[in-house]
Amino acid sequence: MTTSDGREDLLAGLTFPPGFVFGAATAAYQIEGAVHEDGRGPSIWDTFSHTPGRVERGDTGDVACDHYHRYRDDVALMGDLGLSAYRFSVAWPRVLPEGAGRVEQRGLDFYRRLVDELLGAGIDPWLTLYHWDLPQALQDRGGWTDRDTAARFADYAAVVVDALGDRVRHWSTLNEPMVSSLLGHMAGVHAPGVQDPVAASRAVHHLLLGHGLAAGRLREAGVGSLGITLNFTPMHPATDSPADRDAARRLDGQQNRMFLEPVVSGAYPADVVEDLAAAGAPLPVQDGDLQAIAAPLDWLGVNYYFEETVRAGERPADKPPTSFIGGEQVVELDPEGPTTTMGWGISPGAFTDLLLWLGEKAPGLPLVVTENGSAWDDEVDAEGAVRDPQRVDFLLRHLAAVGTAIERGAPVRGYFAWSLLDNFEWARGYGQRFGLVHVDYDTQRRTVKDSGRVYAEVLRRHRDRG
Ligand code: IFM
Repeated sequence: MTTSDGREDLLAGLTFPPGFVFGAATAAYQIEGAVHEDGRGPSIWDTFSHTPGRVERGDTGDVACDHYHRYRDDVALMGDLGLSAYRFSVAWPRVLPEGAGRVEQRGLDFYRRLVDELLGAGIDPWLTLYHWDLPQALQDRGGWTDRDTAARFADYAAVVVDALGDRVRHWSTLNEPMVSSLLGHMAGVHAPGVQDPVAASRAVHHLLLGHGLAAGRLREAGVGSLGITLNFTPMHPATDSPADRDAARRLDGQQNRMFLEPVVSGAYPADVVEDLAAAGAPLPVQDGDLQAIAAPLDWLGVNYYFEETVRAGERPADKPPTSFIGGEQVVELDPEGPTTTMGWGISPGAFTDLLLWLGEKAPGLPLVVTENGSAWDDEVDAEGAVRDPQRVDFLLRHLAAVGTAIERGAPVRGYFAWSLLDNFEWARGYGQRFGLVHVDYDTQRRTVKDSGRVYAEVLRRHRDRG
């Protein structure tokens, strides 16, 4: 592998503690395809992506990376990259096509085969139970706005752990409940496409309650490595003015603290509770809920992509709808400097600060970076290679940021790159490529990008150091 052109310095500077987990992550709807196969029921993302105007170019997850049929090759690819772990999600509607009740054995069998393939290749499976693909049948009964969905999620967790608990050690309940609640029910840019502050705050609480109830069931089944994955966006005020500081406080509250604090401390932040009540969208907390939500965890999954600067003021009319309750009175500034094709800024320094902050907010709780990555316009060139220098740079700088956080005392135990493969990037469809491996969607041909090779080199050096 070539590590010329200045990468060598960055590569040489990367050292991680023994036992540090290096993996890559994906999610069911983004890669599996095979949406009608083996009895799978429809999910809210099938409905959403098939609704005209919801997803760019009308893209859907119908075929995606066809991973459902190609999982063996994909696991072999992971082996070639030298991954020690793979984070994937189980599609609830494959296992319970109606969301509750009847179990579809063929759906469970797929994940059993996938897990066995991983174990056979020496790759540790990290399973996420919910990465946004709620069974449509539950949505028809109110989805996450309905308290009962939390109980159904716990039942689903029990079914999956009963089937796979003997072979999967690492379990995560939810991926990014902030996105499925607020982007799905406030901004309406994700499934189920609702724009209603009351629905949004109900979805927030019921997702977290679902996490707590599922955690209880997983523990009963003997799970010893249990976590939840939250996405964090550090929020900075544009100026020191009280109005801008308050704008940053409000967005930080809903983006970061509203999900972290109940999980690790058993209470919603008081200022957020007040903000939501004042907006007429109180969190529907009942007795005992917070105790369930604060179920003890073994690790916290951290997804980090970018930071944001905000100021007080009327949100410009040409911006997409706000994801935050009351966010109409906050302006999110465009990032300074280069951006990825998602339009996101690049701030590895903020990643270090975030990990240190989390180390303080959740003392003693190990952190695992469950996602970090960047999207670029990648193409296979005439030599059959995918040159993605920007992703290489992003990857190495963010790995260095993790290393710095560890040196300064943050208890980070692992890093999963987002993503193993280019895939269905939700409302942005297939136009956004996050993979370490390029996917040609016409032929399903996989091509390891330069960034995949560099990541493999990081992992090789880590292994060689023992
Ligand atoms: O693709 C998503 C993933 O599903 C959840 N976290 C962010 C990624 C990039 O947007």
